[in-house]
Amino acid sequence: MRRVVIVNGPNLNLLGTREPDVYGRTTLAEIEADLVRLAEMLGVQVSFVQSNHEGELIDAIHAASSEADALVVNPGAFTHYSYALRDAIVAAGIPAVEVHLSNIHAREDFRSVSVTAPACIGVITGFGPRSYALALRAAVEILEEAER
Ligand code: CA2
Repeated sequence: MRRVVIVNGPNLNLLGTREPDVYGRTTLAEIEADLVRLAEMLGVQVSFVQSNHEGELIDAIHAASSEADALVVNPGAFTHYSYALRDAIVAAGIPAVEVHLSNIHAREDFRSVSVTAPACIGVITGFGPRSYALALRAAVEILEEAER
């Protein structure tokens, strides 16, 4: 069975508890539970990593390179400046889909730059919790296409 690792960066553990106007009321645990259900429907296995620490995220992405077939990554604010995370995604050598809850192009100027996006197949941004479901579907379609 295909395996997809879903990686969430700094502060995303706070989802649903603060700043509901920006990030909504859905918790990360609820998003993950929905993704487990979607993964069952799509016939893939999902696992989850969330860390507030850049190095831990990098280690998780390195591990995914041998343990998984694709990545879905919300790098949080690291999106905007972590060349280390970008290098880790490239080094992983598996397809990655970048995901954001908010539309990073409709907020402060600094958020519209993603240094990690060039390491990914594409970016899904602005659909709230649904962004993750769209990203998982995209990752699975990419894997299916590659096998045809
Ligand atoms: O929209 C996204 O998914 C972001 O990756 C979220 C990051 C932000 O820095 C990016 O620019 C866009 C921040 C996640 C912070 O999440 C919080 C959730 C609740 C309360 C406070 C922060």
